[in-house]
Amino acid sequence: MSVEQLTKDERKSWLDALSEWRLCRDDSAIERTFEFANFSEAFAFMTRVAMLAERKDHHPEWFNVYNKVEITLTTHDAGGLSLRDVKLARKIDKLLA
Ligand code: HBI
Repeated sequence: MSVEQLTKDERKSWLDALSEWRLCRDDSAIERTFEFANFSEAFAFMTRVAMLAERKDHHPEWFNVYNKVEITLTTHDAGGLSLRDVKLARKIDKLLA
């Protein structure tokens, strides 16, 4: 299924809304680092994100060490940042609410 990359203007307006996320990889991805009380809390968060990713068929690139989780979102099928990435980022942020 073809997925379109966000335009430069769309990237900017979405990133204004996703203030905790940063553009990276030459604006082809967004990243955010999360810090929890301990590994158990971090892994519980990762489990919830994993379920979200499966439900949306859109999966993060991520790194975890102890209580830190670094998440990078990009759309491989689009070769860059797409609406799927920003929508998943918003849902991930809502897990913290
Ligand atoms: N996750 N981040 C990301 N990017 C994709 O292109 C992607 C995915 N998860 C599943 C998926 N694509 C499938 O639709 C197939 O395209 C592999």
